[in-house]
Amino acid sequence: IESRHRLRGGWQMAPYACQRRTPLLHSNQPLTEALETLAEEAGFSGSEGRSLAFTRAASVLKALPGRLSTLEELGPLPGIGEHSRRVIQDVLEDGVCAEVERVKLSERYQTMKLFTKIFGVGVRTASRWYQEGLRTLVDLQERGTKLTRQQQAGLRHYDDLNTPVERGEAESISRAVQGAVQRCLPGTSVTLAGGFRRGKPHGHDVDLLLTHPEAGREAGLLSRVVSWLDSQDLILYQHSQENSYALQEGPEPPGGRDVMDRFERCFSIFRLEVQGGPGAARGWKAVRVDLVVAPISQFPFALLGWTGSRHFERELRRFASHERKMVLNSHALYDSRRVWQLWAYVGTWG
Ligand code: 8DG
Ligand code: MN
Ligand code: MN
Repeated sequence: IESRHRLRGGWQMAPYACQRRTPLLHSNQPLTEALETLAEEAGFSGSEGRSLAFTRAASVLKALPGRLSTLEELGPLPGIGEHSRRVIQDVLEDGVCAEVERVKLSERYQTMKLFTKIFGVGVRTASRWYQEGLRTLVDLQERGTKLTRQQQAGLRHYDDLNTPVERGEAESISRAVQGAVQRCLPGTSVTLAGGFRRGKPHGHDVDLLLTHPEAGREAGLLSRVVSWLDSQDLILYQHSQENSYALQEGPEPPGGRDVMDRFERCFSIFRLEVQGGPGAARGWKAVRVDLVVAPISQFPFALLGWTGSRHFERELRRFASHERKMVLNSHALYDSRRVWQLWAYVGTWG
């Protein structure tokens, strides 16, 4: 499916990101950085459509086989709109794009970035705080802003949680969890997913997927694992969510919820012993860890869904729905037409 041949008048490229090879390191970093800044800024303003357009354009550039030197080389590539072309042209000609530089210097962008980097703070909360005149982390404390338990933990460990997690640290956490599951339920497997599974050398958190080869044995596992880790002083914060897949009332409409799934999971902050790096003086560092439990029958979909990137997953689901009339999520892949017929039938009989 992959087509990266250079043609006269431009590059040829498959339309969905999931059909393209997107290497970790690519040759158009300044361009993708500019576009991703605008994508982030659009997200901060609640313009999801505009944000997606910039993300798509960046994704196309990441798949180019070489460095782009003129806009003409791009040709009529899919997924790069007017606005993105203008940004690309500016960066190619001047090294920077004035619009992007303006965004990066704007008080709103900088404040939104500062606040959304707090664990537990999304765009809506950050935006509200900005509107209320809050600008710094100190402001949050001094003005007695009401924080959830999660946000309090996020603020307490702000610096650690915004220091990249190294692969070695992710592996060490993975081993600790491995040890815990062996005590609680031998035979359980622990798989490192997320950015590390894509080969990234560092990430913002550690995503671990738990499953057991015998269906049903995984029930109740997470709380025991978390309790044990907690008893070993490995956990600084955690909140768990139950599996809600069984409670689901019907199939999810195609293109519905984006990445959220219904697995039992635990959003946590681990206390990782370290020798070097920022936490060296204390001897430990706070690290964000997502623990997700998937029943073995759904494990392949869970692994695919939790490997990311977010854009890859979005495109994979769009491909399934638009090109195959199927629904893909982190639980299953099925023919949407058949399921809708089935549900219409069930509906008839109340
Ligand atoms: P990073 O941590 O290295 O920065 O990048 P990442 O590993 O790609 O991002 P992530 O935010 O940790 O998310 C990993 C993948 O997990 C991502 O493709 C989306 C997927 N995912 C689900 N369900 C859910 C969910 O409910 N919440 C979140 N945050 N991610 C989910 O499949
Ligand atoms: Mn991750
Ligand atoms: Mn994660």
